[in-house]
Amino acid sequence: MATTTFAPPDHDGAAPAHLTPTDRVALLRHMLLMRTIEERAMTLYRQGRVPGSFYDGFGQEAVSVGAAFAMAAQDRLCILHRDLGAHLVRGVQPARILAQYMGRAGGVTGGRDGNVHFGDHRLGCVGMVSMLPDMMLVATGMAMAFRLRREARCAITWLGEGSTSRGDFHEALNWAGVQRLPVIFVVENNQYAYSTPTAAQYAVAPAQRAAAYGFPGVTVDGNDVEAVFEATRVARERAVAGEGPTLIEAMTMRMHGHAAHDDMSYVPPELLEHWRARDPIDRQEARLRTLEVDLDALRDEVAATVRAGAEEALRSPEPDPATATDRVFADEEVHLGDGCAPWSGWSR
Ligand SMILES: Cc1ncc(C[n+]2csc(CCOP(=O)(O)OP(=O)(O)O)c2C)c(N)n1
Ligand SMILES: [Mg+2]
Repeated sequence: MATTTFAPPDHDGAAPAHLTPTDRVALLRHMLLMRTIEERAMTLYRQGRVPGSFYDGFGQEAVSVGAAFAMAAQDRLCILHRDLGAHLVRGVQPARILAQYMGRAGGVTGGRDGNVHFGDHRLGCVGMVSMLPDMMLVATGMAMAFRLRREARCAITWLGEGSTSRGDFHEALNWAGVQRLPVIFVVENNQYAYSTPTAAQYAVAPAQRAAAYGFPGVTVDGNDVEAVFEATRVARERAVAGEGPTLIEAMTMRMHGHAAHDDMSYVPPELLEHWRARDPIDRQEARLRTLEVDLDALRDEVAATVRAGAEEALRSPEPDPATATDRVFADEEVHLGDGCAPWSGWSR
């Protein structure tokens, strides 16, 4: 099966047929929100208010936002450490995110973890397992459950290109391919796995490997949020029609260090320059100028939302130690949709 490169939907200036002007603004707003929250979180980290380390997705916003936006309310998302945008698309509020990062009671896990391992399953978000890329196996298992229950649902997981060197990557692709499962694998190819560049990581590009397991691998411009959306929308349609998985390789760049402690001195400055000129937020803003969107008002609204969210998060108390063993076992049957915040993704 040939590997295809997914054509950017706007190569002739047109948006994907499925995106309304409102959707296109929502994509920009989610990316702006992600960046603004992460900038605020970095300040809080430097102030010593974020325990542990801090991982961000600066410059990669289009990958999590674009892909999550294409998923339906009943789908499940296995979200990784640079994919804050996916939580935001599902409706997790900025105050809960920032409280999560600070280990406060108002965070998604109620203070049990920080910046990486969390997910509100009522919103279809599955908290990350640290061993990479084991979320591929979780997503594949969920897709198997959807198949056995004959549910028209799809699982999606993100993974870094560094994860593609692990055995679990191949096991997940193999089982998903054999069973033709409704699962989407989004490889976030940000050029580095910690300090290892892609040239030292693989001899065969991740998208090309899907062919070995009998399903399509597509390459997409990961800094084009509408292209990522469209590739994922097509993959989801294929998945719920029973046609099996898709691997999407989204080409992007990790613009910051591996985590806050890393000065990424090993990254050539000209590589960063190349990608800085392709910033996903700048690109979506440039597109929306034709829609007469008030971008200043949008930026102000996002800044105010994050400011208010940070104040609320800072007021959130430390967790009560007496609750430490709560939530270890499921004590209630939780149905997707119970207690959900309004979900803002594309669902037609
Ligand atoms: C099995 C395993 N080995 C090592 C690590 C430590 N680790 C966390 S992130 C990371 C780099 C991953 O690179 P990549 O998959 O490209 O994702 P990126 O961080 O670039 O998004 C490493 C080595 C881990 N979490 N799991
Ligand atoms: Mg990487």
